Amino acid sequence: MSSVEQWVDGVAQTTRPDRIAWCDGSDAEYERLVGEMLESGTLIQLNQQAYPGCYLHRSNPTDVARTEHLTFICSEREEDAGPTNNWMSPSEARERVWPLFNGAMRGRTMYVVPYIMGPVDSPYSKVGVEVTDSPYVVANMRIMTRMGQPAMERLNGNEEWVPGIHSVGDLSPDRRFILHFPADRTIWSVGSGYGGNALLGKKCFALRIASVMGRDSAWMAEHMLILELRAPDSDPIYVAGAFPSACGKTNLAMLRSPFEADGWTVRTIGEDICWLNVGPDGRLWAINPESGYFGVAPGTNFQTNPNAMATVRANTIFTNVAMTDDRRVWWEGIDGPVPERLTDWQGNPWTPQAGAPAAHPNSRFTAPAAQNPVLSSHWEDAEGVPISAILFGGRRATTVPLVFESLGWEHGVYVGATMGSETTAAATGAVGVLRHDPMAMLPFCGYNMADYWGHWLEMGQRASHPPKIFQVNWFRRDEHGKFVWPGFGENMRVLRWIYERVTGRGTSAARETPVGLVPDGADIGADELELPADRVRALLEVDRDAWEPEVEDHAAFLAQFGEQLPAELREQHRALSTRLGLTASLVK
Ligand code: GTP
Ligand code: SPV
Ligand code: MN
Repeated sequence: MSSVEQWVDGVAQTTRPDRIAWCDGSDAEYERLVGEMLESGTLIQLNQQAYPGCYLHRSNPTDVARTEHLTFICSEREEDAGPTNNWMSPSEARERVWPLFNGAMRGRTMYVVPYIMGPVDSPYSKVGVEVTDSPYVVANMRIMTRMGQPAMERLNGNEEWVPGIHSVGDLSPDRRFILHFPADRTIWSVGSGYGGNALLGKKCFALRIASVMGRDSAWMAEHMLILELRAPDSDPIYVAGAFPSACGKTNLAMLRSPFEADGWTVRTIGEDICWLNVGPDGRLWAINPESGYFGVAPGTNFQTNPNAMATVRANTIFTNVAMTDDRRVWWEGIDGPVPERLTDWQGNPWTPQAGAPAAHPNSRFTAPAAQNPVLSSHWEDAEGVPISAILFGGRRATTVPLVFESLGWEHGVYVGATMGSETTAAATGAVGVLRHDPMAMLPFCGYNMADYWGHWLEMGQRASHPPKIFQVNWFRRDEHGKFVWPGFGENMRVLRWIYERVTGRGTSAARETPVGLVPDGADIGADELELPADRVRALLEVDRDAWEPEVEDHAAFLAQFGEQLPAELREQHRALSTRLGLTASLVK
């Protein structure tokens, strides 16, 4: 017996499924699964003329987003999980959580899902095996990963692989746990069937476990989009961008440029996760470990993201969106007038008077990357693509300008480490609350965040040509609560400035401020966009009165890491305070 077979056998002895099905990833298997799910009501057929091969899934209403308070890092020592992670000792996990798997799959099929994260032939790809009792998870994994046969072939070659055990259990939030064991690179997930809780290749493996693997083997696993940025008559550059959940990665990665005709365009490599390795040329090379998009539906329309609208027109699984009488999908912010009647995300009749959204705010589409009309021809390159710029972006109503360039790698790491963002519906809990979300990895870093920053600093040393680091903020609001910047396609203007900063081409200016280098109004198209002077000021100003409490807040956040905090970040805090004319409040 192979090691996978032995492990599957062992899991089945605990979970007691009626049947075990090994998934090969074929079309026939997918069609069979879909047929079974249509029969059981797990999937609802959408209008096949308008949406061929598309289905709707309604999840349990208590299971609609990642549950961060039920997500744990199970290292032997609590300090290895660090102050920003929930921690559970492996022995407590065995006593408290393992029993939930006991007989959990009785009456169900246990699917064995072998999958590859990364292009099939990439030296940077990694293999995982998820066992799950959810056919919905299998169908999503088939879109999101290279699943089945190609993964089996790599497993036969005795490659190291990451085991993940998933059961929907009884879907009760009281018996829901998402556990990660960094030492043995293992994942247990029980009690949820949703997205990042249940598709174990995604956040559990490709970020939490992979971040630990990367620390140990000199690479990085990041919550980043990857895009190809083309300028007229020259080679493209590649940009990676870390934005917290539901803060604009998918939209930026699929951006439709207003300057398409002039040769300024964006092509997608990835839209959620990025693995970075140091190439022989000393640059950081990025692969997208995924093969599909698990994207936010609300707000997506032909204006904001026409390429996403084209991507989801076929072979897509929609989760928790609303449905029209003629079985088309609907969500808040989609094109056209609001229909008089809909079926809401829970299957109930809905009218515009309902007083609640028809689609869940975290409703999603799962679509194959291959259907993206602006997919880069390099998206599956085995060596990845070389990254010239890294963006850190959050949702900040105030203080943080539209864009600034950091003063170098160490300052850039400080900018990422201290970034904040308002919470969104992608995780359960209050929405719109400002919190620290370092590198957009707060919910996804598999070890102590201070050591993770140390790893970033070290990677900057290893790479002789590290990318330039920028901070962006599309979400600045005016006194009426409206967004000051048009965003979406117009973000191309910011990318163009970044291109010129990175390549040294063009005529763009950069003004020095205490926080970093900021463009002129002209460089972000203030005239063409007819932005009034006070709006341009709001977008590009660095207000010392606003930054003083901001920098004090950095200090309070960093202080909780104590002695673990890298000295370089202390020094960056001191230097920033000095540039702002303040006394550094982060002592030692
Ligand atoms: P995850 O999949 O959760 O990691 O999210 P993401 O980072 O890929 O975010 P996504 O691109 O799906 O955007 C989330 C929400 O932000 C959507 O409702 C978008 O319409 C909205 N959004 C994205 N880009 C912009 C922008 O430039 N301006 C504004 N105002 N909203 C944006
Ligand atoms: C996120 O929350 O960052 C997502 C969606 O990309 S999930 O797969 O549910 O994590
Ligand atoms: Mn994400």
